[in-house]
Amino acid sequence: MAMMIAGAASVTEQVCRSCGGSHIDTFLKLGTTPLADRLPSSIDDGEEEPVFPLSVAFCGDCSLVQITETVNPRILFADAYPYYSSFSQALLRHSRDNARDLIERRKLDASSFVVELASNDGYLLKNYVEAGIPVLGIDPAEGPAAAAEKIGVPTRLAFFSRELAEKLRQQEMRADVIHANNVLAHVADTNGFVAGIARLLKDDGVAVIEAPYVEPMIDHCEFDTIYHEHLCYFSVTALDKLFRRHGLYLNEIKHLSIHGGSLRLYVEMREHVGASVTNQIAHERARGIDAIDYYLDFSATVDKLKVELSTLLHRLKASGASIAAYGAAAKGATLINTVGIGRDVIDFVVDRNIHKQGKYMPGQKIPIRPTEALLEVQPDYVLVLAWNFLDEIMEQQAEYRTRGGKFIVPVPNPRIV
Ligand code: DWN
Ligand code: ZN
Repeated sequence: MAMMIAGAASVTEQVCRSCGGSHIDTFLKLGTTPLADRLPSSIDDGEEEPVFPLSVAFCGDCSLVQITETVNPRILFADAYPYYSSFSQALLRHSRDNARDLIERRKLDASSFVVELASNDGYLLKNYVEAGIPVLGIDPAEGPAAAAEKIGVPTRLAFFSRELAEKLRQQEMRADVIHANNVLAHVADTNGFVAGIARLLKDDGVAVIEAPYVEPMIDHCEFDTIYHEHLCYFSVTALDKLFRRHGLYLNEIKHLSIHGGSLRLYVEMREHVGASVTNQIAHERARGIDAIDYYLDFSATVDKLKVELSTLLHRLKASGASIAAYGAAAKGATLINTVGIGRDVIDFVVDRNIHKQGKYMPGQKIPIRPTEALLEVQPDYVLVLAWNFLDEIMEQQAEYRTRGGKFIVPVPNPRIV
């Protein structure tokens, strides 16, 4: 990891974030884009939005897929970070089931200790609190951390690191379970983060980590999940090498449909690697996911999708249709800013997250409104930027559809449903 000069907004990596190797081949360039979760508060505040290069590369030594620019984590996650996990019922159900499964599997009780890295608004740890199991959340984002404390989830306002793990260990804190959902791909110091997990975990503890999987990202052209918060796009091959470097073992994986296709990783101090891992690594070798060739067509596939979507939207606009969008999602920011979808096409974006309402999408500055606006305005079409929650959104917006409204789903191929 390149040194982040104090006060620098970003650095361009010269070597691999995981293995430090210098065989880094860029296979996708998305230009420069604004920060996906930095929502302007007004259209004409005259403030220039910072933009950063967004390019994706493959490491020839450890096969890690990664972006080449590291934006200062303070800029990305501390200041006014607007993401609150609890605005998705599907995510809450998913998290509750995960917690209950682990309480069962690890026989957790009042003598146990569960830590979550990037615990956000307490969406997951609250399930352990309800079961009388001691927890600690760690999250650098003030708003979500305060929301967690409010519902009785003790949360430390901090970035997790090797140093913080040492401090907690000195305070006799070691975890039976460490959760880390949608954060391993987000950290500027990937090795320091994993080393910290190794220091904080009990010898017989388990780290249960969720992260998007690179295979569905490439196969389903989920290029909009590429933005500056997502530094790494993991394969099991790359993850296995990363954990072993810190005396940890990826012993089991589960495939999840959430967020366009994710992995749940079970990581321990003792090595007993199961078939779910060895089979997946063999699968990746067979498909060439551990080699650059697998990625070389991705740029052309992305360009094709961008043209198809832009053509569809402009054809509908030309026919006099009105179009809004659903989900002021970070992935939505990548989509609208790399395809060039502005206020001339999308009248407004709706989102249930009250911390996003009244603000604007990065770059294109499309206004964000409450979801009620869909029935108030009844636009002809709604582009689903949060396509990873399509089923939940379709169900929720049944009335809008009954009145004739139609949804446009952009990924893996633009279609009207
Ligand atoms: O990795 C990350 C993933 C886990 O979440 C973070 N870096 C940031 C964030 O990415 P995202 O913003 O693309 O994620 P979501 O969860 O797909 O965002 C969905 C958006 O849609 C949120 O703003 C909430 C909103 N929403 C809504 O308004 N009504 C979501 C659902 C399910 C709904 O019913
Ligand atoms: Zn590498």
